[in-house]
Amino acid sequence: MEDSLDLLRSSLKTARCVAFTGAGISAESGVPTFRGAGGLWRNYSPERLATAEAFSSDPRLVWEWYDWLRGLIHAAQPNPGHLALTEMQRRAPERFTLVTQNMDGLHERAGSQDVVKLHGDIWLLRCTQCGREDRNERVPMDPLPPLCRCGGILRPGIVWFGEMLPTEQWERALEAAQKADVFMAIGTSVTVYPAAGLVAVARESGARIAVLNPDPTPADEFAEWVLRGPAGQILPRLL
Ligand code: BV8
Ligand code: ZN
Repeated sequence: MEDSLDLLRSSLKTARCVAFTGAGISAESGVPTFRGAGGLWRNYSPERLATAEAFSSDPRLVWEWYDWLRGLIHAAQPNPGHLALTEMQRRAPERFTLVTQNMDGLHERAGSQDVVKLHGDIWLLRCTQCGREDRNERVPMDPLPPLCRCGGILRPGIVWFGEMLPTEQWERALEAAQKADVFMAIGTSVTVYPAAGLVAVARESGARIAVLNPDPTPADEFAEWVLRGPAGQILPRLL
């Protein structure tokens, strides 16, 4: 792995780079991934809980799960993988874009700026009646489900299955993928669309693909670099 790490490291010194992250980058912070062993959704099927239908039929059950998750994320710390991406951005802010599928906010807590958040933010609550959106970092929350001052039920400000991604964030991610010289897929199973499609967009626009993941992914076959290992160990070695 050493020589491909060296090659990627030297490319990153001049390349326009997109770091595209998934739940795997937060695994070493103790936030379980969605599909890996011991995955977050082992007890819950994603379709069962992370959908607008599940929420409207049983908001309290869905909120009990997210309140548990918020507690877990609140106790988590950014890990060396998050911090390495913050350092990469600090060194070359004009040619570095961080696009994340994660809603845990650990990139921002690590100091990353202007993070493109494709699937929303678990610390944002949005009213299902009046649409008002506020940050809320209380753990645990009481009562569940939380209510807006207008009386409406508040939902997590995240993108559920079957829901559109925020347009402005999607546009930013698309543009960055189209302009990238190097596109790194970090800690993602590259299975949730349309976000996962950014790898193909980057490749078709001429970017060289790097995959950082302990396990195989569908992006491996297009990758010039496949770095098999935990992001928290690999990313600091790219600095
Ligand atoms: C939409 C918030 C429609 C909720 C999330 C069939 C084919 C193609 C698409 C579909 C299909 N059927 C349905 C769809 C659409 C669906 C989809 O893609 N489903 C998948 C499951 C097939 N997509 C949607 O519904 C999207 N919306 O399509 O709208 C539409 C279209 C037009 C008009 C109106 C509507 C919305 C998708 C967003 C869903 N919300 N999260 C919540 O989480 O509660 S997605 C969820 O998965 C998380 O955001 C997560 O980030 C994301 C992707 O997963 P990963 O981040 O990759 O995490 P995962 O666990 O999968 O992988 C972790 C990886 O890390 C693994 O590879 C592991 O090996 C690795 N790893 C482990 N440890 C480490 C590590 N890597 C590095 N270091 C380590 N230490
Ligand atoms: Zn309201």
